[in-house]
Amino acid sequence: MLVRTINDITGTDREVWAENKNWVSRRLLLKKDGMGFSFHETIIFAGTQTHIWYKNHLEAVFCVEGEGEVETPADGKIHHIVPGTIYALNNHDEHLLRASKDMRLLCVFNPPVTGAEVHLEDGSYPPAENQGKVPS
Ligand code: 9YT
Repeated sequence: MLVRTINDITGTDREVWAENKNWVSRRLLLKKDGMGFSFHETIIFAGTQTHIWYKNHLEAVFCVEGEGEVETPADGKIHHIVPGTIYALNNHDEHLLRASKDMRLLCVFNPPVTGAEVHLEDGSYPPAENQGKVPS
């Protein structure tokens, strides 16, 4: 059995910061843990906006703290996010994530991320077989 705490992860290579410092992701379970999904706690900092478009992954996001909104440009909808809200990007939806208060989110990725991913320019993470390579 695997047992870990956020404290075990903080300051290790399982803690990944966005280049622009808009968020930090603590990756409690990764592909190498063999669960078939990855599980992260992500803090989205207040006052930030992040463009995300996971073309190669499905992600579910459950808010446990803070406040914000997610906008889906394809249909122009804006969804308010408060503790107790889950959103699932079941159609690989492009979205803009904004925090009005620091948000603590629990995120599950299928397929699992391997560990070092930061968003590519198009808001995606590369597919598992291309990780670490910049697409041409
Ligand atoms: C909610 C979201 O997608 N935030 C960006 C970071 C991502 N959750 C991650 O890599 O943990």
